[in-house]
Order: sequence, then structure tokens, then C-alpha cells
Amino acid sequence: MANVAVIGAQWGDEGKGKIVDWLAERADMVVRFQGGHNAGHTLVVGDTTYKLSLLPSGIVRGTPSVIGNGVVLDPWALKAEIGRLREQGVDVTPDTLMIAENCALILPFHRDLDGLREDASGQGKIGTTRRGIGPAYEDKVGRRAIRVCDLAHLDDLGPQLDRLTAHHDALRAGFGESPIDRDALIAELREIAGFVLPFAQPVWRNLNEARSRGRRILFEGAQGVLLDIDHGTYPFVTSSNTIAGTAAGGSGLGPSAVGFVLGIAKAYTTRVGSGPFPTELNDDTGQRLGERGHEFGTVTGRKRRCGWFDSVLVRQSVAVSGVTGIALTKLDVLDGFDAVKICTGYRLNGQDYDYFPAHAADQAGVEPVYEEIEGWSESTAGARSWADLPAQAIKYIRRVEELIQCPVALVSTSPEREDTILVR
Ligand code: 2SA
Ligand code: MG
Repeated sequence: MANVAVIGAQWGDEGKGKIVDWLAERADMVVRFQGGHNAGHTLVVGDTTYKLSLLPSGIVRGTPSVIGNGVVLDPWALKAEIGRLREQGVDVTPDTLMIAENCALILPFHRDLDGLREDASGQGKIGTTRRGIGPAYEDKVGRRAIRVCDLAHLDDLGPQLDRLTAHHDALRAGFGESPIDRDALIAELREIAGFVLPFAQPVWRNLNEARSRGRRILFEGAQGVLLDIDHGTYPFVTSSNTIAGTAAGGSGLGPSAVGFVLGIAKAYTTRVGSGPFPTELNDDTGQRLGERGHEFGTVTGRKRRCGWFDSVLVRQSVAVSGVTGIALTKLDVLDGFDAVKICTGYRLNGQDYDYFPAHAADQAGVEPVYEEIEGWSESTAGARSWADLPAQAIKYIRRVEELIQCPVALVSTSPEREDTILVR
């Protein structure tokens, strides 16, 4: 079996956690390659629900798990998440978790800055998770970041701290905040270093070695393609590249390491945070999708905005991420509708669009064009084979495939791992 990269094909929360868990059984390693603890992956195993934000989903079943260099790592969040898992009976040791030594850290003032900016933005709010993700990536790209490997050299941090504090103290002053207390920061880092360093590894090397020994690697994306810093609904995006191409750069393997790209898409659409959403429904139907789909954020508990399936957006995600097959999730949420709609194109200023234009005002202004399909009254919840699906549901899936120009490889019909239909 080829190495699989799993990515979200919408705005995140497509149900990647369950699919990754399903695939992790067939993989030797699971790798996170971008994002941080802004992700929220829910896994249901028997009677237990695990909520992961930073750790790769393989960790729950003991599959060796890797946090790659493309991730921004909050060491305190790491410690807290490992602590919660240990309470649920899942042990995390340096045998089951490796962290790239060249991973940039999220520090306490990144989180502060994320919140300060959001609070000051009013209407322009991005609706971030306030975890410091954006500010940490800014420092990485600005060559000021403190990285995991620096935790072993805290006495030599002088020049780096100069650059970091010069930058942040100016920003903080603008918000009326006091300068960074360098001694306190070093003391905090010294305290957490002992927890993090046992997991630190030259991950690129270990992964390449594993690959040459024929180990199967599963790449676990976070968020979704429409939140990609380049291809997403900028500026209402996250601060990393969420496309499948990042699996290589964010882990230290070449692009040839990825053999199959599985895009995850919900049978409808949701979004948390601000930004354009052409098929959003601010009516009873939207309400019903949210209630049936339990659409609340895993990390922040925020209510998700809901709407019909948008084939234009998913087709675009399929293209920019090189998606080989789609896993369609939460089909059962559409059970019982008299009719279901699929967005097949947009209209803007009297013009037709078969793609999502880049400009923010155009993205906010497009009117969706819908195709209506007769619904199905039977339940698809828990269906485990194609034969269990009502004819109309199959028709819906086939139409989705046609519109997004990509085959549906899996259909997920409940949070349970076993309730998954392998299409071909
Ligand atoms: P950030 O914090 O800088 O990454 O936020 C920027 C935008 O990215 C969105 N974003 C997400 N959207 C959906 N799911 C995400 N993870 C959690 C989950 C979200 C939660 O899986 O449930 O619990 O609220 C996620 N992470 C970031 C965010 O809403 C901003 O639009
Ligand atoms: Mg999520």
C-alpha cells in the first residue's frame, strides 16, 4: 500500500480524525506535518472518546507517531494533552512519539498576541483559535523562532532572544503591554525542556530510514485546504499550508513519499471563524444540519456555520492538493431531507464562475447556483456496505463525484471506525 496523506478538502472538521484512525491500523507511523494545537481531531474507540489537538491520531492505538518540523509546538499544550491521554489510559513515551528537533515553538507571548489582535480587530476579526499559531509561524518565517533543539542550549540563546524580544516588545508596547521578561521566559523554558527533550529526534532522518525499510507512513493533515495560507479564503485562513504538498516539506521527506492523497469532505459544508462561505444557510435548514451533525468545535467549542455541499470549492481543493480519492463523511446528517442541494457554480455581477475567485470581496459576493436532488427518508447511519445505502443517497454520491472530478473512495456513516464503506 502506498503512503497516504489525509487532508481536509473544506474548512476543517471534515472528520479526518476517524479516517486517520481507520487508516492508522494499516500504517506503521503517523505524521503531523503542519498546524499546531489549533487542530481538533475526535476519535471514538469503543465507549471512549479521545480529543486530540496536537498529537497525531495514531497515538491512541500505540502506532508510532511523529510531530514533523512543519508543526508549531506549544510545549505546555503538549504536556497537558499527554497528561489527559495518560488519564484515559493511553501512554505516550519516546517509543511512541517523536518530535522534530527543528520544530518551532509557540511561546506564551504568541498566545497573548493572538488574543490581543483578535480583540482589537472588531469586524476584521479572523476568528482564530487564539492559540498563538499565527504569531509563532510569523516568528519562524522571520527567523526569530526558538525551536525544540534550542531547549538543549538555553544558555546560548542570547542573540536569538535579542531579535525575538526587540520584535515583540515593540508590538506589545502598541497594545500597552509590558516587555517580555527574559529571565522568566528562560526559567519557564528550562522547566519544560526536561519534558520535551526526550521526544526530540532528527525526524527527517528517522522517516527516511523508515521509508527505505518499507514502513508505511500515514500523513495526517490538520484544518482544510480552504484554510491554506495560499489557496484558502485569505485572510480568513490559518497560517500554514494545509495542502497535501506540505506533507513532504513539513516532515523532511521528498514529495515522492506520498503515493495517495485522500481528501476528506463532509457531505455538506461547515466553517468556524469568520470569512466567506457561499452556501451558508442562516435558516432552519442550516440549524438542522448543525444539530444533526453536532457541529461544535473540538478545541474551542464554537458553534460551526453550516450549509449545503459546495462542489466548486471541493473541486478546487482536489486540484490544488492533487487529491486521488475523497472520503465523504457524515452522509447520515442528510438523511430525512425532502430534497438536498449541491452548489454547482457561482454568479457574480452577472457573470458565471466555475471556480472561487481570489479576491476577498468577490469571495464574499458570489451567489451560489444550486442543483436540487430528491432526498432519502431511510437512515444511512451506521451503513457498512454500498448495498446498505438507499438509491437516492448513492445518486447523491455519484453526482458529487462527477462535479468534483474525483472518485469517492470511502463513505463514513457514523463516528465509529467500523461504520465506513470502502467504495472500490
Ligand atoms: P488559527 O487559530 O490561526 O489557526 O485560526 C485561523 C483560522 O483557521 C481556522 N481554524 C480551524 N477551523 C476549523 N477547525 C479547526 N480546529 C478546531 C476543530 C477548531 C475549534 O477541529 O474543531 O475547536 O474551534 C481550526 N483551527 C483553525 C479558524 O477558525 C480561523 O478561521
Ligand atoms: Mg476539527
